[in-house]
Amino acid sequence: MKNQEIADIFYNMADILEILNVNWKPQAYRKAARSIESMNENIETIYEKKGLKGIDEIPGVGKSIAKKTEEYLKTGKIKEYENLKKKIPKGLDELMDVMGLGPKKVKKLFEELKIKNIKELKTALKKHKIESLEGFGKKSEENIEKSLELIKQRKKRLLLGEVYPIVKELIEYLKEKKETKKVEVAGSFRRMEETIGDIDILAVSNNGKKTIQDFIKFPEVKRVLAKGNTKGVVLLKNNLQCDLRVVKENQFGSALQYFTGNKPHNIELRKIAIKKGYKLNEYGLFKNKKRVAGNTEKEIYKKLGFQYIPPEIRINEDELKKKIPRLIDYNDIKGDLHVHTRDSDGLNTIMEMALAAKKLNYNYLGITNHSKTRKISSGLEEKDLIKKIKEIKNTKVKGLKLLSGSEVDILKNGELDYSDKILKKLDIVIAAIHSGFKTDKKKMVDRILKALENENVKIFAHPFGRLINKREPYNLDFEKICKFCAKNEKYIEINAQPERLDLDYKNIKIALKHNVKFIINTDAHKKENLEFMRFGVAQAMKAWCRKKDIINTLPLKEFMKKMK
Ligand code: DGT
Ligand code: CA
Ligand code: CA
Repeated sequence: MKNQEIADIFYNMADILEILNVNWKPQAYRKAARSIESMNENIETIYEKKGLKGIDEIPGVGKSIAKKTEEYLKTGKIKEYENLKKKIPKGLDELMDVMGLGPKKVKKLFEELKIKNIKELKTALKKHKIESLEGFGKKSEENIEKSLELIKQRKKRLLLGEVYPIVKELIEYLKEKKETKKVEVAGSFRRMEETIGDIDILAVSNNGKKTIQDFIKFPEVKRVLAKGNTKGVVLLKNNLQCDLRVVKENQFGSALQYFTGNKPHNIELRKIAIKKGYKLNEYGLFKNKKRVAGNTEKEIYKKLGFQYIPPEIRINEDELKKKIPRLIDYNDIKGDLHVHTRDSDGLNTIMEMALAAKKLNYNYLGITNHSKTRKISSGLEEKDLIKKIKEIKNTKVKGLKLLSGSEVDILKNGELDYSDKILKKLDIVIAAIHSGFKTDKKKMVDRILKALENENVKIFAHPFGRLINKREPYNLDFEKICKFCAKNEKYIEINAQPERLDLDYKNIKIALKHNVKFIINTDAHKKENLEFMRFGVAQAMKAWCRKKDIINTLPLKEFMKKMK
């Protein structure tokens, strides 16, 4: 549907016309934009059925704007808009992105101070040239500065795992307040994306003003950017922006659906709603002005003909097109098989890790420290590994089976870092690449396959070696590896460390096509890290993995068969 595209163009035209001192027209464009944006019907359908006359009949749309709409529908362009864009300096549109700078103020800055872009705006701020302008002042200088800093920070995204503990804390903090009736995180956090741009929180409250006040007093808040009766915006100490919106109880479901996104999913769902004669927005699902759903997300999806769609998979891939099977769930995981202790580069003892695993209701835990070549990670010499196997056997925690293992380096020539004689003694052998990342594609795949051919090796760890925002994945003929693993009953790890998430969901999808089975591991280096499991499960969900695709959902006995 092109309604929004067209509305956006008319909004932009209004802004430009205003900057160019044209009277009346800006208001007319905005009125038309609002009308087109909020209507239920698809503007293309109207045009197909009734032609130009149909568009002319849209409230707020006059003859001349109707013609331009027709031009856009026919050619994908509006000539006048292209010409208008040329009449203003290039950076002005980015200036309108600065909070508190609408077209009027941008125009003023341009006319009086010749400011055309953010760079020139910064220079003017430094010289305090703006506060003396009519309609500005000291306060607006401060606001502009705040907004500029935000724009800078907006470009920085934090890892889901970095944000997770703070958000959990904030939610607990708000839940404890007695005026709070409901509170939930939305946005990319709820979808469990790899990185988070900002945090979006929704609440229902008996006293919105009080809730916002509590919110801005949360100890992790660095600065308050805005506060009102229903909305608060803060910058957290980790430099992430966090918004809290207080909504009406019967709109909670629709607001949660809207602010969970992602945006393409929402756009697609809205289109479907329109096709079925509804209108969907953050206030509810409507049929002819009558609200028919909105209290819960579930009833919205149901009315539109869908089962409940978990937030993790709302990414506009297949979730609105195909029937969704029962996906892997956070509670399905029975054990973690890639865990370090202080015997190599971890922080905790075997017993401490075991007790932490027991707390998570796991049935088994694999202790897999580094192998001898990994000197910087204190990899174990053979004789030390043998001692550890004994210690692991002797560590008893009721209901939890400890497995002895190793994360063995794949050396540059594809050989493994321990002899077969040693590997045979282990329950779990994970092969991993920690060096020679620059090996070319062909050699890399040979090197990996040579290692995986070893009958003792069952798991291939963090296949791409990527570190999010730090190290690119290495060049890999992944499909070849997938084929090999599927055929030879080797399992590919979904490493759940927040900075790895390796495989990511896109590669999990590729591997699934080849019938690969996976194991989700945390690669924990201290006991708290065992909680990373959820980040790996979320990636698996996004790829539509089912329980049977993930082998560490199996009961101990069956799992052990896979390791033989
Ligand atoms: P982020 O913050 O970059 O990590 O990603 P999100 O998905 O949290 O994005 P954000 O915070 O800009 O917006 C939160 C949700 O609000 C987004 O996922 C969907 C919804 N949303 C935002 N803008 C629009 C929009 O223009 N149209 C629709 N339909 N939904 C929107
Ligand atoms: Ca967000
Ligand atoms: Ca947001």
